[in-house]
Amino acid sequence: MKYCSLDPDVGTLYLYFTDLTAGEATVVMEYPAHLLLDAQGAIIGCRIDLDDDVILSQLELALEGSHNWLDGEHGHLYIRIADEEPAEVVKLDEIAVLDLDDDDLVLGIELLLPDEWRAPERLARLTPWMVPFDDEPVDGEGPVVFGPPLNPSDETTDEVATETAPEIPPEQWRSGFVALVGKPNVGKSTLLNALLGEKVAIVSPRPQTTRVPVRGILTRPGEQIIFIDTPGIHEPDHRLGKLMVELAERTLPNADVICFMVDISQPPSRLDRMIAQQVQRARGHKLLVLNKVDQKPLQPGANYLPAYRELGQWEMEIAISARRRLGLAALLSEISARLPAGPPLYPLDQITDQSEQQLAAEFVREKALFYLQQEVPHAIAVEVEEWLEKETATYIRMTINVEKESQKGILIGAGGSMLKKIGSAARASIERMLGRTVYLDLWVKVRPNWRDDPGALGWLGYRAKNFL
Ligand SMILES: Nc1nc2c(ncn2[C@@H]2O[C@H](COP(=O)(O)OP(=O)(O)OP(=O)(O)O)[C@@H](O)[C@H]2O)c(=O)[nH]1
Ligand SMILES: [Mg+2]
Repeated sequence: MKYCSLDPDVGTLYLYFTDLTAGEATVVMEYPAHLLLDAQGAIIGCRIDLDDDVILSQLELALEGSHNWLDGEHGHLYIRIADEEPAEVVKLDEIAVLDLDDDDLVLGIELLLPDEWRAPERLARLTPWMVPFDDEPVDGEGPVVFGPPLNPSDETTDEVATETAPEIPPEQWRSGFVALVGKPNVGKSTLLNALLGEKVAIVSPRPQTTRVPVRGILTRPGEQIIFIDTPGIHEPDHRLGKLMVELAERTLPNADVICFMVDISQPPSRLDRMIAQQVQRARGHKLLVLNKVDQKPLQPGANYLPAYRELGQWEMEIAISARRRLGLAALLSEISARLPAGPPLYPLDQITDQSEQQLAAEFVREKALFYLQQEVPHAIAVEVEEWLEKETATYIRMTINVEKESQKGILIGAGGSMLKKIGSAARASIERMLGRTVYLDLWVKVRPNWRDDPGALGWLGYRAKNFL
């Protein structure tokens, strides 16, 4: 931590990792936070409970402080003023805000302190780092508070806003379907989100995260690319898995371009070979997309490219890192060059085929995939039961279905702690999507064996005809 400051009016404690000038922080992310206290109850740091949306490289500045560290296993980021075990860790009711710059680097953290934590004795240990709070900074005068995220529309002057792009007649447009296919966990959904610059598909470190195809629509002047993120093709062991694989395979015949995605940090597996063969039989343009170039190869010094290349005939091979957004412009231009002529198929401002309700339910599943272990997260299906738009907030009630009583216990956790953790992380994501306050009410129900029960699958929305 480089500096901190306290806004005395609202009680926000700002922890900065860098010198800032106003407006540098353009994006925010929200996570549950805890205060770290010494034996006298003074604040000596905080713990932020991150999820998979944040990656190590984004924490470069945060981890520069020699006392700061990341507990990777639990996703806990510790910001501390000394190498000192806290005597107590207390949870803050309010979610912490991470301020990020244009490159998604975390610049600082905002904690909303309740009254009792603003007392001088609570802040005593932070004094050496404290700088005065000032929301009208003078250039070059050290750290200032983070501005609210820049709203792109605020930036546009009236002149630019009224200037519309020259209309392109529909017959001059190009449009088409681009399937992202591959085995589970290679980064298909991460790529979709990165290409769109919006989160429309959930991502997790566990395989078989995506269950049904998700469309992401990228419209640029004169072209519309409809990406289809598919479930990872695998050997299914229940009806849901079979449906996932079937839905993924059905995207192949209709795709104009197929991105066969692999993880270049590992050698090809049997599944890669099998999927490559399926892809070869399809009519679309075939691109070999080698993801995770940022990751070291499994065997030091190994180069798995020749082995992937041999899996089929590829018009082009492109190495990327979806996570670090490397190589995406090259990939897009290769795709774009292969789009057939055709009018836009979706409204020009639409970015996905999913509703806000579907995405909100997916965010809950994503947090469950992140926090829960082994089979439990895969046994989860989330249903939206109620969605009420009230004047100042949206009230959402969801049911999380699991397959067994034991899973219900794990999901709820001791004293409801796990469900709370999932709920507050999901609420933050939903609030970010909706741009308004959300009340999220989660219930848990046991629906025995739903992944193998055709009736339950249909009822939960997992039926083939919904996606054809
Ligand atoms: N190091 C690294 N990790 C990545 C990259 N792209 C994705 N990942 C990680 O790989 C894991 C799986 O990513 P997903 O996007 O969920 O993978 P997927 O192919 O959609 O997986 P399924 O939906 O299960 O088929 C996550 O932990 C991602 O953060 C990358 O470029 N580099
Ligand atoms: Mg996926």
